[in-house]
Amino acid sequence: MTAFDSAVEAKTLLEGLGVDSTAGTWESRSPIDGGPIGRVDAADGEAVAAAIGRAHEAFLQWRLVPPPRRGELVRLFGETLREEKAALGRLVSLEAGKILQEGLGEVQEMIDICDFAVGLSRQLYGLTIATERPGHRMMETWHPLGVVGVISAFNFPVAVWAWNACLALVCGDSLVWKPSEKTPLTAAAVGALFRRAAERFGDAPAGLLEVVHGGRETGGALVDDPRVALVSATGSTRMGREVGPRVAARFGRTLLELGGNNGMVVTPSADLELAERAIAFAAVGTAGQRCTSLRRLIVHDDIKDALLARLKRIWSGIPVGNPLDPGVLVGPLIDRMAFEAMEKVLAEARAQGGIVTGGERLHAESWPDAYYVRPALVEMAGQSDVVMRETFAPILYVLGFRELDEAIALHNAVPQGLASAIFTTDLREAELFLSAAGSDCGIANVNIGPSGAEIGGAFGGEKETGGGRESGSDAWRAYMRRATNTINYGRDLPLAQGIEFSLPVA
Ligand code: UN1
Repeated sequence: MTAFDSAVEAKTLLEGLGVDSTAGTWESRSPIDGGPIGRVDAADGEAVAAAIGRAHEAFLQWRLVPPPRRGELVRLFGETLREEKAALGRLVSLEAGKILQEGLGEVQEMIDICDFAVGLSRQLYGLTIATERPGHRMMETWHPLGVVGVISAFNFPVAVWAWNACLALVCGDSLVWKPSEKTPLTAAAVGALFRRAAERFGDAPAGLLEVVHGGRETGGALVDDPRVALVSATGSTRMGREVGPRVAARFGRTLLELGGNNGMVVTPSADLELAERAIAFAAVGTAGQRCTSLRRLIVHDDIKDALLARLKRIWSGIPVGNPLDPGVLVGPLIDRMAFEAMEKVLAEARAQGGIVTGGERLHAESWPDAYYVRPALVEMAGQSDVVMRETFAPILYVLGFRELDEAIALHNAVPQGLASAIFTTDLREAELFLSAAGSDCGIANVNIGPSGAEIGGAFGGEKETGGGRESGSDAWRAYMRRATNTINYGRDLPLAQGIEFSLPVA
């Protein structure tokens, strides 16, 4: 391993991005070497309430700004991201541990959603609706919603926030962001870049973006505040189970992006060379810490042994190491807890009959405080309890099948419903997988893996994944409120449903 000091790297990057990370109550550590890389101030309940107050004041002004002008702020933000893509991408790698290519990709994803949102700022369409009454017109208008609370996860510390933020901003909302406590510095850097864009814009209200750092208490203060109209939360199903009912109790809105347990079906007609590359990227990319990571490979019995042999070869040679080094494809797990969870689950898998290849800790001598692992392949006889759960680590379970219906049933039998894929060159199999009788996920792909979605489509999933949709398509509607308007331009007052209601003549 080459010598590396995350603190030195962080200092240069953060100074360049305009972040003061030298003081504060909350410390961030790099998963690359486990060392401290900077500090931020944590917000207690009172500080969160004050931030929401400022964001609400900002909302009252921002909602009056014409949407294309709001789009101009997002355009300028996209420009600052383009200028700082290299630095921010590196900081993402440093703080989240993903390889540099993926860190840069994440910033590109922010830039892409900026572009999308700028276009959207002129397309916040409502319908005109046929009315049953003469001399009337009916339409719907979309209005800004209010303060949007964003709770984001460590694994996509900036892109998922940007999906929410860019849409919310053109929709006329303000934002309070509670980033993952494991990645506060990337959030602080994005806050600084947003301020840079706001200065260029000129008259953006202060408080349009508030960043509040901290753990559960900080998030909880955001969740329970009635001034937060929408809480968009990304994280575990356990977190969503808590956030959902608490926001619902005050009739707030939620947008939940929770656990995935994503599967891929490989049929005998599949292009296996394509499939193995897709499987590797989806299963070991981001060290298996994407909500879209491939976790279950469902392979036809006739090709299972051949495919497994190829995967074992790839898995044993995959370069695991410092994610900033060129050529490395798998960086560290986020922390010790993630490593312990992986070990525990592998032991459970063995106890449930699984045959495990890989999964051992690497580089412990060079970096005792960092947690690198060889990705694991686990052959399972059936979809036992451990396979039904999402483990945020590079573990790929491999299961067999004989009939496609059986594969689809296995695929859909888990409680999560985010992303899915089929590898086949048979049109009938592909279409069946995408049909009403096929994959029950929010994302279903053919001949590409379940991860790595682009921003143009709606992103999200069913069942325990939480049902939210973010990013492209018409996901913007979640960030606005709909008003139905009926206008009478006639001289009579005809009532709907033909109701007669004539007042007695006075
Ligand atoms: C996540 O892991 O929370 O589709 C988001 C993907 C990325 C986003 C993942 N574009 O894998």
